[in-house]
Amino acid sequence: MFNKTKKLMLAFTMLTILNVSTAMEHHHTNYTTTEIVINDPWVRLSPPNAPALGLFMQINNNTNYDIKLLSVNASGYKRIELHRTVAQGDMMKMAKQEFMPIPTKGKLHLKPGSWHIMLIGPKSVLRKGDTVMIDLVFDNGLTKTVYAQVRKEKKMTGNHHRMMY
Ligand SMILES: [Cu+2]
Repeated sequence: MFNKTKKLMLAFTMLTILNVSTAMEHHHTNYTTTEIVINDPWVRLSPPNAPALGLFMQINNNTNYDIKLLSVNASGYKRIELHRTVAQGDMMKMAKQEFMPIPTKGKLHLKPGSWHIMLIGPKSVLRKGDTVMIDLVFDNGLTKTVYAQVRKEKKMTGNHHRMMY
């Protein structure tokens, strides 16, 4: 009997925690489904005179269809472009992309040296810990607002994925 009560209380506590995190999610997004989930959005800390800043994140597509990220809106930049770093011979080069594809039930990982969003011509200096508000516009009609924090690029090691998460 006592055990059962304890279990119930635990279940109730977990429900409460779930509700709180759901409420926070709503606060940070402008629509209420989890069809598209953005994880770990961040802006790379750069020198004050940097002409452009890299924005990275993981975009998860939980829908039953492929989607495309079409554009990114944020105030405080001359313009914003979708980029992908690709090898050209033995050189790495950034190439502007028309869209970013996110496969159904899959994800696209925007990271240094790969897909990224380029915030070009920042009108103010971003400092470590600053938060940047960005709207992501997808081809299925959804717009998702994310808050990305400015931070240093984590040093990559052999198994950095496991170390980071
Ligand atoms: Cu770029």
